[in-house]
Amino acid sequence: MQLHCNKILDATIFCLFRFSDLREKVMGKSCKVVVCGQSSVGKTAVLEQLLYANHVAGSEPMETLEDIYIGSIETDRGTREQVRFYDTRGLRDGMEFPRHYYTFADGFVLVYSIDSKESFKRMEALKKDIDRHRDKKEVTIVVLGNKLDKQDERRVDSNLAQNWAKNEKVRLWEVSVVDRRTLIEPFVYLASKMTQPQSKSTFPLSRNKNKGSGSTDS
Ligand SMILES: Nc1nc2c(ncn2[C@@H]2O[C@H](COP(=O)(O)OP(=O)(O)OP(=O)(O)O)[C@@H](O)[C@H]2O)c(=O)[nH]1
Ligand SMILES: [Mg+2]
Repeated sequence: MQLHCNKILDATIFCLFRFSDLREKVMGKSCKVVVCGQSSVGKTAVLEQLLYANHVAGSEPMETLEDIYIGSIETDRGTREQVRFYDTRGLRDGMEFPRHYYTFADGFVLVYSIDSKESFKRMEALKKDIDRHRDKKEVTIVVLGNKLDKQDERRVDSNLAQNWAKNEKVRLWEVSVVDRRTLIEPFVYLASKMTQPQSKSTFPLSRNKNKGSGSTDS
């Protein structure tokens, strides 16, 4: 599997948004994924490691304002999908997540760090807010418990986290930027789920029954 990307610098976001809109018309749509969570949990590191394979864990942290990454991900169906990742500003005490992200995203990557209970709580709150604001829109959510290499400093129990995810009907992976392989499965799942063809079964079949027609594709 290969992942490619172009990073768009903060300073040129506006201009490239417009370019992206134009390109969407010419080259088809790309999914929009918002990456969010508490500050310093490793959101940027995860994206950089996934898309460039060049992040050294423990390197000087750089607080993100907003960055956009465009990745191309091969799905489990073998198709290649373009995904736009919005790397957001890390949440700190008393800070609310900007609401506009909730309405425009097709998917979310919620990140916490396994060495911080507080970051898990923050991630739980984000999940609740997404459910509250998404307004019946179908969104795909994946949760990453990052910094798995810091087992000695673990504060979030793995089973507890998985049980929470099961109740919430979301997929959760514990990952580490130190081991890039751990990042692949969640992102392939995300891209595959977001772009999976709509099921045609329920509505057209019942309609066909009434009409007595064998074909649903017209
Ligand atoms: N040991 C370890 N360190 C990590 C891992 N992921 C990120 N880090 C480190 O954690 C620090 C913060 O990482 P960032 O990627 O800047 O975190 P962030 O969530 O983007 O931070 P903000 O943009 O400020 O919200 C950096 O020093 C990273 O190198 C990991 O899996 N393991
Ligand atoms: Mg960041």
